[in-house]
Amino acid sequence: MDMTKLNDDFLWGGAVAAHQVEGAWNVGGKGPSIADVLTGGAHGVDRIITTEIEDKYRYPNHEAVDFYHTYKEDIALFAEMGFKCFRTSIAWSRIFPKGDETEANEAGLQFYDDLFDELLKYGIEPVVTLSHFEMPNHLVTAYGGWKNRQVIDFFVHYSEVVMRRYQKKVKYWMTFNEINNQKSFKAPLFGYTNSGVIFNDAENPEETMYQVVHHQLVASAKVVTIGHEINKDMQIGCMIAVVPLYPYSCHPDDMMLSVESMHDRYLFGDVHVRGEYPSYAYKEWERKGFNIEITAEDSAALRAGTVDYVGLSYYMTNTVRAGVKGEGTATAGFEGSVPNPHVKVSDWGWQIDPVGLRYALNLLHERYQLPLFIVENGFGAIDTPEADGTINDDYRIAYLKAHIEEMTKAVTLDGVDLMGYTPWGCIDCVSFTTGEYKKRYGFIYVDKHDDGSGTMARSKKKSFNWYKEVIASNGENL
Ligand code: BGP
Repeated sequence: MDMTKLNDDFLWGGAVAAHQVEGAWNVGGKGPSIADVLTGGAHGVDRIITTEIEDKYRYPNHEAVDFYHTYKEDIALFAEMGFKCFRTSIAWSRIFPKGDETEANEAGLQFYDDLFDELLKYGIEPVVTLSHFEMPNHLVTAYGGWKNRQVIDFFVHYSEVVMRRYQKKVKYWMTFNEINNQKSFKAPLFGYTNSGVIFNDAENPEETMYQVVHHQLVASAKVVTIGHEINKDMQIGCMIAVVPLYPYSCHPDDMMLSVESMHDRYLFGDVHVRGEYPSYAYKEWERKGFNIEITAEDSAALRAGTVDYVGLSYYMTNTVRAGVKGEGTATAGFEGSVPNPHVKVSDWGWQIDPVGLRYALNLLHERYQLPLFIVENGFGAIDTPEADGTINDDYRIAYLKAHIEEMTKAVTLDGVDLMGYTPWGCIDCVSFTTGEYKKRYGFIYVDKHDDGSGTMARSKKKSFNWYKEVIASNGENL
C-alpha cells in the first residue's frame, strides 16, 4: 500500500438527508415526519417546533429542493463530478407513515429502490443513514418520541425491513445522525429532531436526555446485529458530530476543562464502539443523582451490536476556558466556551479550522482504532449569482481545499484509516439549524429562495468542476 496517497478505492462523494432535499412530504403515502412540523426559513419565520402542522407557518422541508422528483437529473450531475458514493437518509415515514404499523408502505420502499438503482447505474455506492433528524410525527404525538421504550421496537422493525429490502444494493449504513448532539440539550432543536422529545417541567431534561439516548443506543446496537445477520458484508457505522474542544490556554485548569468537556462529545461514540458506557458516565449519573434504566437485556444488546466504522461530521472546533460563563456560538453555548482568537468564523459564527479536522481524525483514530468516514464537512455561505448566472464560490473551494489537505495529512502522515469523504449538501438544500435556503453548501446551485420564489432549476457552481478534478486526481489536484 502506498502510504503517501489516499487509497484508490477512497469513497469521494457528497451527502444530504432525506428531509432536507426530497420535499414531496405527503406524496406516495408518506406520513408527516418531525421535520415537517418545523417552521422556518421562508418568510423570515424562526425555526420553531410545532407539534401539528398549522397553516400560518411555512414549512420549508415540505418542498425542500424537490429531490423526490428530480433525483435522476441530480444523480446525473453527481456522476458527472465522478462521485464514488452518495450519502442520503431514508425518511422513516415514507416506509411507515405513522411509525407503528406492521406492514410497510410499498410506494415508499419502491422510491428508494429506484433511487438506489439510479445511483448504482453510474457505479455510485449508496451510503444510507437510517435516522437523520426525523421520525414519523405520530410517534411523537402518540408515544412521546424516544422517551418511550416501545419506539426501540418500531425503529428496529423499520430498519430490518429496509435492510432486508436493500441488502443487495446498500453496503454502507449508519444508524443515527449526530447522536451526540443531543447532549446539547440546551439547544432544543437538536434534542427534538433527534428524538422527538419535549421536556416537561417535572423532569430534569438532562436525565431524560440520557434515557432517550440510551434507548437509541440500544436500538442502534440491535440494528447492527440484525444487519449483520441479513448480510454479513454490510458495513454498519455510527455517526457522531465531532467538535473538538480546545483548551483556551496551557493553564492546567483549561486543559482539564477541555478533557471533561470532551467526555460529552465522546460518550455516545464510546458506547457504539465499545458496547458499554464509559466510567465517567456512571460517575456523572451518580454525582447528579440520575437514575437511568438500563436492563440486563439492554447491556447484552449493546455488547453484541458494536459498529464496524465511525462516521463523523466535522465543521469546526470550539474552545473552552476555565472560570468563564459560556459565550460561544449557537452550537457551543455551554459553560466555558469562548471564541478562539486564532481562527476565523463563518457568517453563521462557525469556526473555520482545517487543522482541527486532522486533530479530530487523530483523536478518533487513537481512541477507537476503527475505520473512519467523514460523512459531513463543508462551508455554509450565501451564494450570489453573477449577471450571467455563474456562481464563483471561491470561498467554498478555499474551505474544502484546506480541509482536504489536512484530511490527507491525517492519512499519509498519521496513518489514520479513512474510508471516504462526503461534503455536506453537495446540492443546495434546506439548512438544518436555520431552515433557510440561503445558507448554501452545494456544488450544484438550486434556484430556490426563502421568500418562496425560484424555479428549482439546477446549475453548476465554480466548485463543481473543481471538485470533479479533485476526485479525478484522487485528491492530488486541489
Ligand atoms: C449537521 C446535520 C446536517 C446539516 C449540517 C449543516 O448538523 O447533520 O443535517 O444540515 O449540520 O448544518 P446547517 O444546515 O444548519 O448549516
